[in-house]
Amino acid sequence: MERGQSTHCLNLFSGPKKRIAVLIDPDNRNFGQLEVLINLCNKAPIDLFLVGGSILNEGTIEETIDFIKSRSTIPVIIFPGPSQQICNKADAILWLSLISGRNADLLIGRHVEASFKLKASKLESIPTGYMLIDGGKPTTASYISFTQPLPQNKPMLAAATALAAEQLGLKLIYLDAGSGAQNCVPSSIVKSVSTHCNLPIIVGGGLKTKEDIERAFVAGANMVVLGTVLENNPEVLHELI
Ligand code: 1GP
Repeated sequence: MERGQSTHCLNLFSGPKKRIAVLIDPDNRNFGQLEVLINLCNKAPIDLFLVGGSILNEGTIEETIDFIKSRSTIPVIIFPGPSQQICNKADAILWLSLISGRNADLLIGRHVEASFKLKASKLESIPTGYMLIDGGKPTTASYISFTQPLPQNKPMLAAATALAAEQLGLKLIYLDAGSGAQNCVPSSIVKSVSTHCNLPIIVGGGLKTKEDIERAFVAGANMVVLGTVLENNPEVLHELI
């Protein structure tokens, strides 16, 4: 099988196992704190690192991935911002199509622009239906993407969106309330998506407590993503999982 078509990292999302990903923002230049977090993750049941952010001001994604790779064997997957960060130092990339919005650029436009670059990178790309869900306050992702998040009280609309993604051949659904969201994705949305759509589900945005994580898993999430809560204090990892 040609590289780029492999499904090695995609397997990280399937099956009955409940998994945990830690999101690292390359714009966070506190490498001392990042090292603490990586060391804690090495001793915890963390399945992967997601690396990426909506804006890249100072950092470079390569530098952050190098830093992680030199300290951990946990797989690293790029979670690209709108600039479609591509770096073949990672193990894979979530190739996001923003299916909750109607911004053609983020549904297909950027992908067309980056298609040959992605092919040349030989990265495993994981076609992902990315859905922003209202998290109670405006997020960087919705502001930057010029899209409205899906309302919290429309579980069937979320299910229909995810089902359409499955029918179009995408491989994953990422339900995101946005980084630092006030409210995480409600159980009713996760449950509705998992009932009507067979794709593995990632849930992230605003998960702050063990209970938030458990609720997401019980509702049908295959993987949860922890970002801000660990960026604020890496030591809480023990309490969360
Ligand atoms: C954001 O889902 C991620 O895109 C993680 O969110 O930073 O709120 O954990 P938090």
